[in-house]
Amino acid sequence: MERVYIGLGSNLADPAEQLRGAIKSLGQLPQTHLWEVSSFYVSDSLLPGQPRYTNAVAGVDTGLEPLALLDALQAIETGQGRERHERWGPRTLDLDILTFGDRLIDEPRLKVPHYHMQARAFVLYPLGEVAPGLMLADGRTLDQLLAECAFQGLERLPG
Ligand code: J1B
Repeated sequence: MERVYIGLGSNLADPAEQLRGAIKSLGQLPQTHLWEVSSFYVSDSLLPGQPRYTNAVAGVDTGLEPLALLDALQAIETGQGRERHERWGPRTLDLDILTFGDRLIDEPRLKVPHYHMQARAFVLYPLGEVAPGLMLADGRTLDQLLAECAFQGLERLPG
């Protein structure tokens, strides 16, 4: 089993409900145990003119290989109506593999640690809730990334 952190994001069709649906699906993945989910956080889109996003991070232990997990996550996205045609358009559900045990993965379909996780408050702050003290496979620590990352107007939802 490997410990994997997954970033969740949505800015369409009741985002919090989209995240709850995705969390339920994560809990039903084969060979996978969902053991923690962060609070939900709301923030402006990095791209102007889009609705605000709701984001969270989930921690799972999985026996799936990385590409098998990616396939499963993409199936969850598609099942929840993710429209893939507009690359940076608003989205009902994004699922990103942030880290996968201590593996460094550089394949066409999968880069881990996630190439955009640094400097994104909506990834780093929820990750800090579920994985305090995390060390990335490339030697960086979550604490270092957090120290360099402003809160960026992130709003933590109650409950
Ligand atoms: C492709 N990929 O990326 S979508 C996929 N590495 O087909 C994969 N580690 O093959 C490939 N995990 C490569 N996919 O949330 C990975 N995501 C990997 C997953 N503002 C991988 N406030 C393309 N909050 C894939 N989000 C990668 N503004 C990119 C979705 C899944 C995230 C857009 C706030 C947000 C976005 C923007 C508009 C920048 C945001 C937020 C896309 N997030």
